This record gives sequence, structure tokens and C-alpha cells, in this order.
Amino acid sequence: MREYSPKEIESKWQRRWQEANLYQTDEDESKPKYYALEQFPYPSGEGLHMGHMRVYSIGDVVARFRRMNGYRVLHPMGADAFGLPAENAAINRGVNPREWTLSNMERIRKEQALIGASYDWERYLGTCLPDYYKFNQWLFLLFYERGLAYRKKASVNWCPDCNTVLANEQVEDGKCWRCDSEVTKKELEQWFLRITDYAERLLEGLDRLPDWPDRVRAMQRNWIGKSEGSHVTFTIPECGDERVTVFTTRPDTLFGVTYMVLAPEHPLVPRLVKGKETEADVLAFIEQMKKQSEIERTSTEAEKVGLFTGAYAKHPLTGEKVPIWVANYVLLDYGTGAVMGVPAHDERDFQFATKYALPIKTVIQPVEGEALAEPLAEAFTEDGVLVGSGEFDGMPNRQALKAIAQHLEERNQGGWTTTYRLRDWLISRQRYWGTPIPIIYCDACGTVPVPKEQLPVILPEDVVFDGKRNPLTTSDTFVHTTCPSCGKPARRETDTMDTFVDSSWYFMRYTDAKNENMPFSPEKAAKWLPVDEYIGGIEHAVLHLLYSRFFTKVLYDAGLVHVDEPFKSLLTQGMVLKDGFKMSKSKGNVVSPLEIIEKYGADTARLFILFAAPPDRDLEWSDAGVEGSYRFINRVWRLIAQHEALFTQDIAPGGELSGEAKELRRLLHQTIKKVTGEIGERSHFNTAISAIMELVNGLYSYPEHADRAVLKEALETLVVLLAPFVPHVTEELWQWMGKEGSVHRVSWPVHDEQALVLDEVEIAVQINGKVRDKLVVATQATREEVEKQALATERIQALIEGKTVRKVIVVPGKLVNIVAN
Ligand code: ANZ
Ligand code: ZN
Repeated sequence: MREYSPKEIESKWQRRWQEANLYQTDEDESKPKYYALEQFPYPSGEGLHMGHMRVYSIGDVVARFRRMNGYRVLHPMGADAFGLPAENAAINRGVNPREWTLSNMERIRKEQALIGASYDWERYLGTCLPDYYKFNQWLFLLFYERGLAYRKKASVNWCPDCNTVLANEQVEDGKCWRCDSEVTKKELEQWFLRITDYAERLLEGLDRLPDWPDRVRAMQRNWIGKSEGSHVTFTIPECGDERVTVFTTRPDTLFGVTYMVLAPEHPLVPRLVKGKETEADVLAFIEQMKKQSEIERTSTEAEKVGLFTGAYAKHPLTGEKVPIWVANYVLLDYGTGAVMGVPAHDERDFQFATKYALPIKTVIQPVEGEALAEPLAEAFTEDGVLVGSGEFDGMPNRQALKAIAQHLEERNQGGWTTTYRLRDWLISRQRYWGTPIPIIYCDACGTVPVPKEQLPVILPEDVVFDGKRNPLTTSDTFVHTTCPSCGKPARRETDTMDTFVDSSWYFMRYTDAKNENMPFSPEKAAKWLPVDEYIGGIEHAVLHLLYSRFFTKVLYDAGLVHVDEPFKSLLTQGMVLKDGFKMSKSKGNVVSPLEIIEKYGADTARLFILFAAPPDRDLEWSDAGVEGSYRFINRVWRLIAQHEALFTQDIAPGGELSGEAKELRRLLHQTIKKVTGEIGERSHFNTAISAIMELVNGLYSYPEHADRAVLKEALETLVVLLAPFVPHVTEELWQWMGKEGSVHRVSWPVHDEQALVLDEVEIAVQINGKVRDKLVVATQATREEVEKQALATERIQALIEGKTVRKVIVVPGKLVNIVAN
């Protein structure tokens, strides 16, 4: 017998598939489309790890399954190739970032090929290649034309280690997402994309994504942070009636305001303290606050610190004098950067007022006429009825929320409003290895966008990498240019784009990867979008996945795509663990996919990964599990070998089937049904594989003398069912079975409902020995099933009503006797 030799088989088939262009995207539009996509890798210097292997194995099953089910499938791959590591390699080791990246891309591509995944390599893209980043620039200009890209001076997140600014989404617990250094603040002129314009639509769209994990949707909702409340405008008489607006979720507590707090960085603060004896202290306080991180400032445990400015505002409804403070817990970029202090009904304000001996005024009571015990021991934050609130006294506070907001609106002092936590996306990076922002600064014309015909703005090579400054600023040929509008000498923008811009639309580029004039043609995009199944890590829940949704909506508005949500279904894969910990270099518990492929073959590696856990759960690496998968493939191999002769003969169906043959057919069709549902509806590949394993067991115990045609059908179908999981060995077996063409071009089997039906017999149902009813049951039904069915018939139910069933005797295939009295 031939031995199973994965090494030989896998390289042979990978080569043949490529020669035959087997996985070229099918453009036959009479078929329904399916777009299966795995997040593209970052080509670090380390090659493929088990996490990659897992995502690609999952994606490949999805793509292969859909192809076999008659879909035209788009299943592309690329590289997310810009980013800091390339540049750091340049600084630390003097290598050229472009060469470093290109060689890593080549390596990862070779390693990906070893998995045997069915990618259409014709559509391969690398984001660092000019033919790709040209369209990052093109799209930037589109955003710019639409008023969605703008430059402003802002206090921004600065990572001292990466030497660049970061978007809010890239700061996790006050630390840099990439290097974990403490993030500080810096005032800089930066480019932003106006994602806040899309806040409401980004929120609304989540309701139309039932096939996304709830957890990811919740994270996005949270990040967008919609909050409804009211603006309330106070005036400052001593400052020429300057107006200060606060945002509050509780306008019903307006009469309980005893102070007001501005964020230390609020632009009004210096004017308020000017010439006052508080001036020096307040200015020093502002400086000190700039050094504190947002987390430190707003965490509930953090000490609230503030300072009285010496100035007073006028309450919009009572006209009372309200002292104005500055405090750490008020953030400039949330709401309006100013809050009204209501210590009686807000915990934070209560702590603050208690600390600084500010008055506490109750304006909500639990029940009308029932005063809270004064002084309050803590803030009363529940619902109740208004008191001390003028004409609103006696009103339930829920009703007062809107009533007071409305009253303010009528007096032009505020009104109901919605605020979001989401901030505009800061995309400027002061680094080299990214897409140059296509903008030119001219003394005469100001900010001038590079005309689209002049794209791409190519990254220069004559730069210095010293880790001290943005390398682009060191290239004279790059910085000095001429103004596209007046032709005079001008300067180029040296900021590059956040690499998350690159990945916000790459899935669209795949639909038309070679287009030289546009990012993609709308017609081609319309043939494929949205992505039907997107597979990737949960760590991108509010980064890549939010940005991609934003881009899609903007391009939808611009008429370039016909969908406003990019990913119909999202599958977030779990981690790969070993000995209970995430596989990582630092833990020293890494198993390399290549090592496993070398030893057992890619089919074993794939099968193990898919069998060990459902895709969204963590997967515990197990050497025994890998061995087990290898043994299973061998078991299938031997099974086919054992029946080799069957495939060289014509076997006619043999008339009436024996019980054993019927039983095998039933098992086969039950397996088809199960595997189809588990892959196609639930993405539970592990249970699909167990079902196939049971079929293999059934085939092994099928008797020699039983019907050969049924056996042949079952063996062939077995190979087809396994094809999406272990593509190489199944292709080899298929050929061995003498089949024409590739197993990967075969139609997915459809189960025969008839074959699932069990043989049935009619039995008698007795009560205390007297036949009372007849019942049709499956011959294979268990005693318990028969008993349950007998007790459930209408007739028997009526007869035993009021009696106690003492015992039920089942004689299989004959009768049931119920003893009752
Ligand atoms: C008065 C008040 C009374 C408030 C009360 C709450 C309870 P969310 O739900 O997060 O939107 N606030 C507004 N802007 C702020 C800022 N820039 N920095 C810190 N705190 C700010 O919370 C909105 C509430 O947080 C607002 O409602 C305001 O306090 C505070 F019984 O106003 B409230
Ligand atoms: Zn000019």
C-alpha cells in the first residue's frame, strides 16, 4: 500500500493548483457572490505565527465551502506593509525600510502558500507599494474636498518612544497601543479626519449587523459614547456677559447648581483670572494638569483637585452668583469642556463640594413633601420629584429633564442636545514609513492639495534615520517643491498617514486591484461588496473595524460603493494558547506553524486547528491533538487504500438495500446534513469534523458482504466533505479514486431527506395488559424513546388520567405495557 506522505503530496498539489489557476476568482455572474476575507498580515521580520495560521485556516474553509456550494468567491490576500517596525529597523540596524519590508512580504507570502489556502494571488496588494498608497492619497484628497480632512492645532497624544502622535483609539489605558509607553500631551498642528460627522450613522449601522459579535458592537457603541442631555448657557457679568455653555445629562437638577467647573485648558480661564490674586496659582495649576493623563484625571478613585478662579457666573434661571472653578476631572474635549456642579445629585460633585466646602442644595426628593435628611450623607442620584426649583416644583424629574431643557431653549439659554465621546481621527504621523499626506504649503496660496494627476507623492530615499526627527524633513528633494497653483517655491507636508488609513479600504481594492486611475471602479466593487465573512482579531474592535466602517460610509456618500457597511458578518477568532498562556515570544511557548507543517504537513496543522475549538474560542495547543489529527488523516488514507479496487470497477446499485447498507446511507446523509449546517450556518468547524470522524468509524465497521455501491458513494462523499479542511490529501485521494478534475471543483453534496428516515414498525400499547392503542416507532428507537412516545399519545393520556403509572415495560419491536392504577 502507498504510504501517506504529506510533504510530497502538498508541494505537488500547491504547484499544480497554481499552474491550473484553480483559485482564480470566478467572475461568472450567474452565480451568487461570496466575499471571504481574512485580515491581512503585517509583514514583520518574524514570519508566520500560529495566530495567522488559525485565521487563514478558518478563512480557507469558508472560501472553499462556498465555492463548492456554487458561489463565485473572492478570497484575496495582501500585506499591511507600512508601519514603525520597518523604520525602527532602519534606525537601529541601518537597513532600508523598503527593502526590509519587501523581503518580509516575500517571506510571509511563501509561508502563506505552504498552508495551501485558496487565495487569488493575482489580486495581491501591499500597502507600501506606490500603486497602492497613491490611492490613500487620492482618498485623502476626496475627504479633503468633502470637508472631511482638516488641519488644526490641538493638544494631542504623544508617544515619546515612537516619537509620534497617536489617535485616541491608539491609546489604551493611557499607554501606546504599540509599545506600551506612557502617552503624554503635546500641542501640535495636525491633520484629522472628521469621523465625528458620522457618529450617529456609525451607531445606527451597528443595529444592522446582526452577524457581528455582540461584544464588538458593544465596544463600538461605548467608544462612540452617545449621551443625551441639555446645553445650559451661563453668562459671566464681570467678563462683559461672556457666555459659557455646559453640557449636562441632568438639566432637571439645574436649580441645584452651586458652582461651575471649567476644564483647566478651557480658553476662557486665562481671561477669567487676569489681574486677580488667583491668577498665578490657576496658571500653575493648568500647567500641572497638562502633564496628567486622561485616565488619571477621570478615574473615579482619583482625587478630585480644583481651584477657585475668583470669578462668578450668573445662573440662567435664578440669576444667582455661581462661583467658577477649574478642576482636574473636567475634560476639555468632552461636551463643552465646562460643567455645572450639582453636589446634591451627583457623586463626583458631592465629593468635590464636600472637599472644598461648597454649598449642597437638594432639588430632588424621593417623594413629594418628603425631605431628604440634611445634611446629605451622599448624593441622591435616584429619580424623584422636584423641589426648590421654582415653577417646576412638584414635577417628576424625568419629565423635568425635557421641560427645563425646553424652557432654556425658549429663552435662548440652551436646549436638548446630543454629545458623543468619539473624537475626530488624528491621522498625522511624524514618521517616514507611511503614506505622505498630499498637501503643499505655499506662502502665497496657503494650503494647496496636490492635484490628483500628480499622484503618487513618492516617499523619497534621500532621508536620514537618526531616531531624532521625522526623516522626511531631512529630504531636501522632498520638502522643497513648487506650488501647484502659482508655481512659486513651496513646502511639502512631511507628516505621513496613520497606517490604519491603509487598512480602512484595502478590502475594496481587492475588487479591482490593478486599477491605475481609481482606488477601484465602482462597478467592480459593486460586484463583491460587502465582505460576507470577515475573519480577524478582536483587538481591532474600535480601531480598524470602526475606521473601515467610517471609510465605507464616506465612500458610499461619494457614490463609490453601494453599501454603507463593509463587513456583513464578522468572525473574531480566539487566541492560540499553550500551557494556558497566549503563545508569545516573551513566554517562550511558541510553536511555529512551519515546524508543524514540516513535520506533519499543512493538512494536519489545519485539521488540528479547526478541530481543537470553535473559531471564536481560545484554542489550547496540544501535541497529542496534533498527533491525533495526523492519525485521523492516515486512517482516512488507509480506508481508501483498503477499498482501492472499488474505484476501478463499475458498480451498479444492487436493488433492495440490506439493513446495514441502509444504516450506512443514513449515517452518510446525516453527516452531510450536519457538516453542511455546521460550516454554513454556525461556523462550527470542530463539530463538523467530529461528524466526519463518526462517518469514518461507520465506514470501518461496514461489513465486507454489504452493498458495494453504497460503500463507494460514502467513500467518495467522505473525501468531498473533508476537502475544505484538508485540501491536499483529499485532492490526492480524489485522483487516486480515478476522478476527473479537482475535488475542489466538485459540487457540495446535498443530503437526501429520504435516507434519514428510519425504518419503522407498528407496536401495540397496552395498559395493564390490555391492548389500548397502536404506535408507529423507528426500529432503531431506544427503549426510553418508545416509552415516551407511548405515554404521549392522546388516547393513552386520556386513559391514564388520574392514575399513577407504576411501571412501563418495553418489548422492542413488539409492544409497550403500561402498569397504572
Ligand atoms: C450636571 C449633573 C448633575 C450631571 C447630575 C450629572 C448628574 P455622560 O453620561 O458621560 O455624558 N460632564 C459634562 N461634560 C464634562 C466634561 N467635559 N468633563 C467631565 N465631566 C463632564 O455624563 C455627562 C455628565 O458629565 C454631565 O452631566 C456633567 O455632569 C458631566 F446630577 O451635569 B452633569
Ligand atoms: Zn502658491
